[in-house]
Amino acid sequence: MRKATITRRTAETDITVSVDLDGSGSYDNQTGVGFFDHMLDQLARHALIDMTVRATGDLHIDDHHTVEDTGIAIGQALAQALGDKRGIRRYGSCHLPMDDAQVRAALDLSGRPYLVWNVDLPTQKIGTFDTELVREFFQALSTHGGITLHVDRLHGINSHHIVEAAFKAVARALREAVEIDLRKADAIPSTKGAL
Ligand SMILES: [Mn+2]
Repeated sequence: MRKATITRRTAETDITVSVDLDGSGSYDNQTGVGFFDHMLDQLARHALIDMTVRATGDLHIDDHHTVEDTGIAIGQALAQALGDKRGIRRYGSCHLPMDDAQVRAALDLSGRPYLVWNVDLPTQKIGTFDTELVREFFQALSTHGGITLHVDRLHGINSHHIVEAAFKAVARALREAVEIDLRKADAIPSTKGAL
């Protein structure tokens, strides 16, 4: 069963994340940050990962801790659900267009966290949401999920479109990488024999 539930409590946030890698992309994400919920919904839907997120954070300060810590918890949940990674495709990539925006994501479920983030956003805010938190989220996801993650903005004018394209691109890449490769379903996809 490639499922996991992670609960993570600090003085700043209280977060529970559940994922099912073999789901259908159903979601129920509630963090108190509207735009971020919208992005998490995209992540679940386009990765075909069932995802439930409940986050209560110190939003009276700003959204930073809630967004970052949710990234940590989702990363931990993905890593736990993947287990020894037997049978997975491991790699995934996607060029995702959304109107004016095109974002490329390429990832390796390597166990080696590394984020390359070339996504300039033309505005500091999307509604009340600080756009710099998008990088914080993916940094946390990469670090705690053990994911080598490259995200590049190839085109884009509108910040909402660029960020949404980034989440969808990562989601599609993740869908591919976590899938069981039926040609090699019993093996860990590394010549080292471990990931
Ligand atoms: Mn949207």
